[in-house]
Amino acid sequence: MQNKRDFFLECYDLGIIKFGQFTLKSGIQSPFYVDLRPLASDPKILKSLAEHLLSLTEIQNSELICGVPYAALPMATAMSLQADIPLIIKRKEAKAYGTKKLIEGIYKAGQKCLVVEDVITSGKSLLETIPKIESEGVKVSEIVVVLDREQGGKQLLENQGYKVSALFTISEAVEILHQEGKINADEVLRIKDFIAGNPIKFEKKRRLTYQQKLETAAHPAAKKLLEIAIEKQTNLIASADLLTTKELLAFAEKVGPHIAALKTHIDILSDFSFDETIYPLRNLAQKHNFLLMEDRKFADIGSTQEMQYAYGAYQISAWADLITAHLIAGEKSADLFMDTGVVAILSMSSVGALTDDHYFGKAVEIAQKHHNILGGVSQKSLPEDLLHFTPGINLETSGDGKGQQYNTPHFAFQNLGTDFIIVGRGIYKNPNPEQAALEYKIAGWKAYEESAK
Ligand code: BMP
Repeated sequence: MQNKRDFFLECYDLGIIKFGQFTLKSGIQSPFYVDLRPLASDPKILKSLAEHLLSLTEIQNSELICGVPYAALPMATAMSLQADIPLIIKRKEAKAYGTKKLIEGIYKAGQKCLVVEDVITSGKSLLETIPKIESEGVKVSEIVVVLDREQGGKQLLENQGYKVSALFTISEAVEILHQEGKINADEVLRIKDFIAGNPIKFEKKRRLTYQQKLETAAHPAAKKLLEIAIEKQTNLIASADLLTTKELLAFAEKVGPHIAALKTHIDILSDFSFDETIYPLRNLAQKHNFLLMEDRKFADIGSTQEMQYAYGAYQISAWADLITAHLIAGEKSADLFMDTGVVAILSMSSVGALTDDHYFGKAVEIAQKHHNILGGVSQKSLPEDLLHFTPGINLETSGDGKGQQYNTPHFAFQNLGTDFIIVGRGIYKNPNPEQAALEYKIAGWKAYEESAK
């Protein structure tokens, strides 16, 4: 591969950077203008560019390549041919007819995608593109750009947890051109001044701390959960998806010290009884100071839910501090859940979940209004007045082969702004659940602290 400096000079000869006075899209006056489109018109350069860009990536971690339209499309195509990795295309606008798809090509939810961009300035076009790719279930594994104008965009994306590599920075380019006598010292100074004085302003969104959330929390169960989180320094909810009372109680005893709540699917137990299951479980909850969250996912009309909640073998209302409920039956269906804190299912972690943006938006509106609802289960960011619970967390794997999709605690806090992570198999399938719970507790707390900085 040709060295980077010689390669840059060849690219420069195609007229990709112009010096003078230019008005940018934002209205700002800039002493230089970058247009990388000419690179695609020289097959030899385009081929080398693809090689250089690929060398910056950990390409083995990506299963797809996508270029931000339009300038990066030929670059992404050349990289795809060279690395033998399928290309997908993000449309600028969704088609108004036919499939109405935003992403074209062959891909599966859960696949990881390398995103290619020509120039990064504020990061705005990438920030528009990434959610469109991710809303199809495709994960952005990393981002590679040809030229970084050093005006804040790269940092903005990195603050959101993305790995961004740039082949050239504008400072590097200016340095090379100065050494080669292509621009004079005055021009260098003007450009450096511009870079130093005109960064595009951005603010890192800082999350509310648990203490701040506690001060405004209205529901007693939300208050209790936040108090426990602060006291035990944990945002971990262990999902105890176990089939016998013996296993459930042994698990609760082991992980109890490290969790804020224990999530149950009480109807999967083969030997449930109040005496053998619930009383000992409540004692453990008291001993280790955690809440019980029954993941019943109520999804019926209010009157039926009332019976499911208070009657039957499980009498959930008698022992659960928190329950989960869909809001598919509308706002009134949540009226009956007395003092139990309701965690609404707002969007789900599995591939192809039907909780699309419209459903999600309506469900969030209900959740924010309803006094029984203290928060939601979600894979998307939530308003700060709702506690955010995120399942689909695993440090080791990205899926279970049955539709579940996993993220890391870091991703959940950094990118989704979550409050509580829910971990099932990552802990209960581990040969040492106690140790695993401690690891997730530490990872979750570290991720929280980083996102609150
Ligand atoms: P696991 O970490 O083993 O995949 O378990 C996740 C737990 O969270 C399961 O109990 C599942 O029912 C629940 N859950 C989920 O995985 N995704 C959702 O969107 C909502 C859930 O409640």
